[in-house]
Amino acid sequence: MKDIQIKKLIEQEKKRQKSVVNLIASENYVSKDVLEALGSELTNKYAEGYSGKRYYGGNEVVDKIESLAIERALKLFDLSAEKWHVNVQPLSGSPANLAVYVGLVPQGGKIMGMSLDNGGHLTHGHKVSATGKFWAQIPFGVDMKTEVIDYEEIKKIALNAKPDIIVAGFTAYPRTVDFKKFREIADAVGALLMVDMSHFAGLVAGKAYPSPFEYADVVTTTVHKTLRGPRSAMIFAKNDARELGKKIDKAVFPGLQGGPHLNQVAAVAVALKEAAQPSFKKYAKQVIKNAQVLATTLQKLGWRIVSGGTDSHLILMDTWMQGIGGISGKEASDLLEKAGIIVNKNTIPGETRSPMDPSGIRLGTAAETTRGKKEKDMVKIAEKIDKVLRKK
Ligand code: DSN
Repeated sequence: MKDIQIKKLIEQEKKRQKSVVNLIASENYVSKDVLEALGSELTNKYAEGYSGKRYYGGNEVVDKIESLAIERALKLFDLSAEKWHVNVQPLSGSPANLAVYVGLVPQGGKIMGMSLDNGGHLTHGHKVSATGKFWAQIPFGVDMKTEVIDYEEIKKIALNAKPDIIVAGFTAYPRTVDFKKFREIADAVGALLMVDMSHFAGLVAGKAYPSPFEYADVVTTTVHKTLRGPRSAMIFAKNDARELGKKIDKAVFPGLQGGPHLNQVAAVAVALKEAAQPSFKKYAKQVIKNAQVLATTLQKLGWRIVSGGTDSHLILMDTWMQGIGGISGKEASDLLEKAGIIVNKNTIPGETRSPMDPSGIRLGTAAETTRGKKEKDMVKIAEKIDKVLRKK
């Protein structure tokens, strides 16, 4: 690279990534092949539209790439092209979720989603997101005692508010989700059921976490978290008379985006093939085992883990512990970063502090498991976290 400034900065970031313990639950390390696809000449090509229906010439190669990505997405999640439609063009998770609402929820309609402080995402209808400005959020949370989803309570809220769409999915909820129950609730109120599986897509692909496809109308996902692909997203829609896929395609392009980033689409295809290998199943199981060992070791060391543990790649740790000898999420995250452990501060259910300095931190094991870390390493990481946070 001739641009020495950027070259140096990339080298610095590479060094930083190598030198830290990365517990950011939404990050991972992609393969060289994914990087190669991202850095390829495909970035030069404009291809507004979809395979076979483009507004530019010269698409014979990129049409094949987009079709292959779609084929691999279906195969990875055991779906058929007859029953499911896939859009691989969303640039990332937020635009993917927005496209679903633009395509399927009437203007001013109601999105029922998990509130941010209980583990949901901004694009599940939070007021600071476009999804909460153009539609109304009907929030639901977790049971404050158990800190897990209370389906009866969600049903009550849904019956009362009559949402147009219910979003099951999260960014900071450590447990499995009962998608069948969500389906029943959606049916009871005539709502669409969307599952945002961004965080656990890789665990579903690795058969280590329940699959939402039997129950959802629409599934959105990023590709770069547990699925270990490039920054990107996909939308799956059930094929039936409602033509959900067609409406979503129109919302993605021309509704919200211009030309797809074909280098990114190619990198998605590469990652999907990698995730279909038998070794990925082992990886997904190890991610969860590692998270469980990390959680139980922290508990043994006296820390409170939200909901008492985890069924996934992520852990929500209550560092504040109502101020009893604990420290705030921001201080915890800053101290850990100084010690080479990267986490993010996070609100916990029933948050009493501010989002900028909340009561907890979120830990995830997808990235470190990619680097080959096992249970014994998790014990050491937990002990180091404990030492740093107790300022020993
Ligand atoms: N930033 C992602 C996460 O960390 O969960 C969600 O957008």
